Amino acid sequence: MLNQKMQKAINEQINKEFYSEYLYLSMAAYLEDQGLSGMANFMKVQAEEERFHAMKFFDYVNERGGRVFLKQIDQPEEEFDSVLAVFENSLEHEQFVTKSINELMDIAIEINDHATRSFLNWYVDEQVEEEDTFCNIVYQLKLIDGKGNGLLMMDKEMAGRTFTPPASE
Ligand code: OFO
Repeated sequence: MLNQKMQKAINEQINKEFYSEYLYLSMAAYLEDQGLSGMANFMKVQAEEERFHAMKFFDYVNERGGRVFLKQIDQPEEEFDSVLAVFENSLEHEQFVTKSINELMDIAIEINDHATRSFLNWYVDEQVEEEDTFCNIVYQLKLIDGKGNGLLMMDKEMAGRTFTPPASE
């Protein structure tokens, strides 16, 4: 049975993951509007990943005999100053989510919930990847410094991203 404090914190995390899905979809809409459909595709796939993160928590709560409570999802930002700003915001958002996952882990440790600690390890690793992905894109965008050719090359490359749920799921 899932401890009440843990359940409440995971429910809050579920909301953050769905907000992440919404935020990345909003970024995809902005990027489409900028004529960068490859980058928009990248964000749509990112949104699918976030839904996967949310549903993985959702299923875990149920598996542990807990109860999921869905709360209102905040409206995401709609306008961005530039393509670089989109990815800088994404990196910042992922750093916020990492902090939030770490706080969940702190609770699991505090209450000796070994099952949740083990479950959360997946998210700890995932956040390393998430931050690394956005960090690299920010770095590349700074390198090309808003130049059309570079942007188009990155856009083409990002068009190829597809969503592949982890094999074990
Ligand atoms: Fe769910 O990792 Fe991004 O937000």
